[in-house]
Amino acid sequence: MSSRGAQCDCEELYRQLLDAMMNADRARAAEIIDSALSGGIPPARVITDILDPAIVRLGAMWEGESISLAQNFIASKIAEDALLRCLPERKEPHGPKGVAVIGNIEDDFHSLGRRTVGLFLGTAGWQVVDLGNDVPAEQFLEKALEVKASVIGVSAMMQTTALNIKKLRDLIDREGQKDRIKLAVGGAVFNWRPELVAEVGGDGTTRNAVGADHLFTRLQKLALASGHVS
Ligand code: B12
Repeated sequence: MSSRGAQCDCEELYRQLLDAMMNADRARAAEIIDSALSGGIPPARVITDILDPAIVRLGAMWEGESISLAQNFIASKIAEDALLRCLPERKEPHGPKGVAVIGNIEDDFHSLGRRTVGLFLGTAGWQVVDLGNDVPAEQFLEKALEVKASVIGVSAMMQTTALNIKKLRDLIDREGQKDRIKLAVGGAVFNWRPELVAEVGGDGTTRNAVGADHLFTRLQKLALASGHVS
């Protein structure tokens, strides 16, 4: 056993999963994920080393037009199933670390990245309020105020939808909540174009879900330090 859990032939498992996803074989995909988990590979590693690479590879095949949008769509549904199978039991022995509101911004339906972020935050001890896809700015702010969250995490996968985050930035500022509520942004488009973080008014980002706990903790500290948190 390594410190990261059981030995993982992740490359081989990734290939098998990719094959199952391309062949729309939901049962086989579930079997591969379940056997990896029951073999002692930590859920976070199943996601980052087996599932994520398979999704990204499928995306590249779609972009290269060797698979259709329909095939990619079905494969994405299978990926969602697989992701849900990786959900570990939540442990919050001392109460939650904080409350985080997350969602995909208006017009964006790329749920996999957001769900992964929610999963990692939940595992790290955050109480996660997931608003789902296509969330308007007003709903984000309303919910954050209701549950007293000091961080909102917004996911956007496309250039066009990322720009909708500006509406949330403007709303937070207009309502005088700039110090009390911090805005984490993320999604593949921010990895390709890091300058977009500032352009949409984000307070911070991470390349992947592994860094989400650190980012949200840092932003929550900033909000608390402002002295405006109730
Ligand atoms: C899967 C996929 C889909 C699936 C989504 C299924 C689902 N339930 O999520 C389906 C088939 C539905 C889809 C639809 C579309 N898609 Co699409 N899709 C993808 C694809 C291949 C992979 C995205 C993904 O799931 N990645 C895996 C996850 C785990 O990674 P991730 O999303 O990057 O998330 C990680 C990090 O970014 C980060 N993160 C994510 N969110 C957040 C939030 C915070 C706060 C933080 C801190 C971090 C963070 O952590 C995550 C986990 O590690 C990408 C290509 C790509 N390479 O990204 C295109 C892509 C995003 N899609 C694209 C397009 C164009 C579309 C469609 C318009 C296609 C169409 N013609 O209909 C529609 C639009 C739907 C919509 N309005 O949202 C384009 C966008 C182009 C652009 N530059 O804007 C891309 C880039 C493909 C391309 N090159 O053309 N898509």
